Amino acid sequence: MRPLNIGITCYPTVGGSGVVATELGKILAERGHNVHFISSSFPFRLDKVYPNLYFHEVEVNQYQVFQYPPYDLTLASKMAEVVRSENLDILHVHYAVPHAVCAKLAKDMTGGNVQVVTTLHGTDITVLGSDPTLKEVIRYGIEASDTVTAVSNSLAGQTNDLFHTTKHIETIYNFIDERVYDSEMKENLREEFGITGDERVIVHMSNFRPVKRTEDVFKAFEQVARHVPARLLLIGDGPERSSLMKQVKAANMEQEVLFLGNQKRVAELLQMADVMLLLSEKESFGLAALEAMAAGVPVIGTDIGGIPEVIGHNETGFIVPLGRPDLVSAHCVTLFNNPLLHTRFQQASKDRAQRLFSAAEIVSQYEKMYYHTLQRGGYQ
Ligand code: GMT
Repeated sequence: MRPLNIGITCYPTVGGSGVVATELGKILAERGHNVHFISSSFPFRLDKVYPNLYFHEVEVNQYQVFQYPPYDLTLASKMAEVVRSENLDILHVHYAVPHAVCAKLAKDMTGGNVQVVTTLHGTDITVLGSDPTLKEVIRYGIEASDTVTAVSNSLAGQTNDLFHTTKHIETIYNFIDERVYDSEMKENLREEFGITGDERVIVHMSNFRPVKRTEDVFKAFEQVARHVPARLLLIGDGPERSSLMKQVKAANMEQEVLFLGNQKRVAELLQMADVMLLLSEKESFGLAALEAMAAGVPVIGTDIGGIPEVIGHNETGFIVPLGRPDLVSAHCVTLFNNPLLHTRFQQASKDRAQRLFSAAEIVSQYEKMYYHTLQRGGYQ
């Protein structure tokens, strides 16, 4: 199979879709494809240099007449420029809004040869898909894409239902780069964070938006801390962080709760944890849960969206109904009081992450999908 010229567009800032797109681009470059990121700034997880990986910045025109600078048009225009200059085979966009429509526009502007692949990640469907001001344009973007993928079966199904579309949506799960998790844990990291030997560490990692239900995370933690000495590590930042800080202060638990903010080396931090909580009310996949499992951390998650496709209930963690922090804390205490079960879940978490969600396997699925897409379009 010949190496491909692939354009990738994503939100470059902290967030699951940007992380997945960036990790995918890195591994595609390692496999010999020419990868061109087309985005408003340098993707934050792009931390390595590759001779065949390039960045094309989308610079939005700030002309005074524009009350709303036209990011979408500038992106489409930049995509078209890169399609032509780099002879792109594929434009792969992550997150439907506005990327899918921009890619379709770029395709039309350049003679229609480039194939558009759209990967749906979550709130582009589950939140924005219910917004009447965007629904039609999202549906158009999906139907006009040559191939559409979703990060879980749950999201694929929800998309078909919500948009009443019969467009085939292929599930390609998110993945972890197993090499990152093979490295040794930094010794004494827990000590450096002031965590004592007998303390249990619960971690939550997200963008602290209301859908993540961080108040349930804290409620569950409070209940656990009544039974065992424990610390709560909070990784990430977002709109709910300040109200959570107030909650923590009101409960007089500032010593026990560590707000770490946005972090790059999450694999290292996760290795300090005994359990992760992901108690969202919307979650198409839950990349944070997979990252924890890869680090050998059992996850307790809600029975929402794609979470049950990631966590093996009673095997690598527990699935609980939404809004039941009491059950969550009971499961934590069960694990903490039962070292054999905890060790079994830790090993099973690593095994499941490796078996079902390894980069080696999932990136091959993406490659296969690209070649099929080109074949269907008559270009291979
Ligand atoms: O919707 C978000 O919270 C952000 C979004 C993103 O683009 O970063 O996350 C979604 O995509 C991730 C990567 O595929 C998934 O792991 C998350 O589950 C999904 N978030 C939601 O569905 C809430």
